[in-house]
Amino acid sequence: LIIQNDLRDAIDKRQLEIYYQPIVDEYGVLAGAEALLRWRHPMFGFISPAEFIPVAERSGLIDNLTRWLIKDVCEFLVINADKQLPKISLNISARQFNDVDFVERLLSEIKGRQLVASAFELELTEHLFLTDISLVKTRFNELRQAGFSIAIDDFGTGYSSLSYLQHLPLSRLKIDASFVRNIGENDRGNAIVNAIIEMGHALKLDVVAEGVETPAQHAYLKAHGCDWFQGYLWSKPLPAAEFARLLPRAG
Ligand code: G
Ligand code: G
Ligand code: MN
Ligand code: NA
Repeated sequence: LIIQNDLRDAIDKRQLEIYYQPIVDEYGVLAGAEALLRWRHPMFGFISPAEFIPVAERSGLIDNLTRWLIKDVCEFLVINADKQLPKISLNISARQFNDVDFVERLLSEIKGRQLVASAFELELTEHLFLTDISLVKTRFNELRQAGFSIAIDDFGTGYSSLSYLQHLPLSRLKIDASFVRNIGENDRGNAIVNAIIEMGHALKLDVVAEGVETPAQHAYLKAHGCDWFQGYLWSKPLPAAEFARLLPRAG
């Protein structure tokens, strides 16, 4: 309850911040970034979004928080318009996704700043598939038609059936870090990662590996055809100003 009350003020008090974690191609060249929320609580210090997003959802604060997040990411892109901007991936919870105004709000923030939907990827988790799949499909098509890319995040930890994946307009699968961590630990760990990459490619999806920490994990993923990489091996999530310094000039 303390967290809920404090979260209400956190935006106004500028305690929330968006960090950006680079996503790189097979050569280590910056190709995208995932926006990750951070909350510095004045008394409790850093509180993980894994903790406060569910609180925001239960209390309805998620609407405000989402609005702020979209606005802040759009402002980041506008401020850095003189640079080559990578695609920005936003984490969207099932609750946010199911909000009837979600797409409209997203588009109005983007268009109001002369940005385009194709500058964004939305990361959704398999939790979504527990709700009415025909609604999910309609919403996916709506987003895709507007120009957004869609990725399935934490892939392999949830409830996707292959038939869902086949019928939804997706662009990428993100292999959950827990699988990446098992690479080289045992044969099964390796086999699961191979299976995810092959399945992604069979469905014509690009595959992103998350939580890549060691050169051995990277080598294995690359040898097995993984397309994109994210993890401490290249960079931790960075404050916006620090991330902006990595961006080459445009033109
Ligand atoms: O970066 P970190 O490991 O602390 O993130 C913890 C969890 O919080 C991850 O599952 C991540 O997807 C989620 N998360 C981070 N930022 C956001 C956000 O802006 N919105 C939502 N819905 N989840 C987020
Ligand atoms: O659930 P989601 O995939 O959105 O969460 C990504 C989370 O993983 C973020 O909280 C981010 O801080 C964390 N993360 C990113 N790279 C690494 C990494 O290489 N190792 C570990 N342990 N965590 C990572
Ligand atoms: Mn994510
Ligand atoms: Na993930």
